[in-house]
Amino acid sequence: MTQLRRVVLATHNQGKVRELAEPLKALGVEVLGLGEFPEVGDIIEDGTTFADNACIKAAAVARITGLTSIADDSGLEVDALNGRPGVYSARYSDDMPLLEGETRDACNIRKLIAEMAGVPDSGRTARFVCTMAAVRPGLYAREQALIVSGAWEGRILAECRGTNGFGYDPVFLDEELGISAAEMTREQKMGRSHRGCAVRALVRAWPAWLAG
Ligand code: ITT
Repeated sequence: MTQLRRVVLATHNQGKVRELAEPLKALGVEVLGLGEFPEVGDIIEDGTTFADNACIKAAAVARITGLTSIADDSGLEVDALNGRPGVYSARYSDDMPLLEGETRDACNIRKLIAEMAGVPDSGRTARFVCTMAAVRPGLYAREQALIVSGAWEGRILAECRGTNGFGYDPVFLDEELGISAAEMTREQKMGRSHRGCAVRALVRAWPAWLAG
């Protein structure tokens, strides 16, 4: 059991780290970031589903560190784009050169706004989805992982609103609150988001999974 007290959060995305650090405290374990494991390089995410990629990331980090690992694979599904960018959300604009000083997140948003130009309000529906997987060292079969998911319905804005969060947050409108994900506090976003929903499911299922 000793090794289960330290858990590695398998992500290089600092936006995810900021959102997950606090809720994962409820697991009663010490959550470590990948910064403490420089030997973990880039992991090739070649799965075709969020669950595949979450398991690939968590298993790779569990193998290298010898510790239980939790990974998140997430993305944005836009109905007018037949579900794109989906599992390719982080790499959506890899076919476009960055403008001077532009981040990859900003370039992704620029491409999305351009692709959605002219789509009427009624056709701008979208959802963020998140699958989280926890994997213990040595137990790499898919059915031995703990896998949970969450989704968040919204609408794609024609221009950016707000500066909080990361990724596509400035163009994702929560219709109930009438504000974008980037106009929310971290607590507000976690209360409604795909990642908040998934992490709460993970925390609920964790004790039985560890005991199993
Ligand atoms: P890791 O694989 O290291 O975790 P990543 O950013 O590559 O980091 P993913 O492959 O899961 O992670 O890609 C998720 C992308 O989906 C992310 O880069 C954002 O572009 C988008 N995304 C996911 N959750 C989001 C959120 O809460 N707000 C805004 N964009 C989000």
